[in-house]
Amino acid sequence: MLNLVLFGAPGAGKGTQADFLIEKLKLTHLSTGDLLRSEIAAKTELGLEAKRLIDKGFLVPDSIVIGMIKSKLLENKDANGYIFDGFPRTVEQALALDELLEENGSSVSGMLCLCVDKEELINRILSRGKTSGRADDQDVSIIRNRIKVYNEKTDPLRNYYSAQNKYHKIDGMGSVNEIAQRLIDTVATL
Ligand code: B4P
Repeated sequence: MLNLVLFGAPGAGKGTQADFLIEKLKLTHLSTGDLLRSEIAAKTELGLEAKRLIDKGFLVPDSIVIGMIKSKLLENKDANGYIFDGFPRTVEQALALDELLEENGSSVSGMLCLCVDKEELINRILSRGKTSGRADDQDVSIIRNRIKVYNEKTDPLRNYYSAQNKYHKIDGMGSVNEIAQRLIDTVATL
């Protein structure tokens, strides 16, 4: 079973490349960002709490996102494998993912980290903000906060996966197709 963690700073291209990888590899896509945005759109209690945090560039509590991933794994038990997009984002989430996969006799096959320059991240997000309608995409100070939170809470996961020999650094600069090819070349080595 192929289980990929697609990793990177906000705007690094996770969602963009996940769309390509699910098509190419026939994996099930689990994006915590998308799951949270559908809760927000449905105006659920969870969605309202998540929106308050997301709009300011903060992470949603671990218990919420871990619960969402757990129920999606149960719903998609027959999948060939999964692409975890934007999850895990903290060490606690990474530990929970390992446990959840282990319960199914499975594990993370590799963590693919898209590396992109900070100014490019900001430009990509601002450009998406012109059409996405996302409050967290439109304000430079919120985007900078997202990157700060990433550096503090999420970036340490590179060490977590390195220690398991599962960390793969991918150059995330260039065209979408060039980056997709780098990802496919790396997945072929797993
Ligand atoms: P996400 O939905 O994961 O948001 P993201 O990091 O902005 O998305 P992504 O990285 O996928 O965007 P992409 O680069 O593809 O999370 C949103 C928020 O939800 C988080 O800030 C957090 O508050 C919360 N959240 C989500 N998961 C959580 C978790 N596990 N724990 C706690 N909180 C969580 O796209 C960016 C733009 O770049 C697009 O417009 C795209 O078209 C463009 N782009 C992509 N590749 C490009 C390229 N090569 N060249 C030029 N442009 C490119």
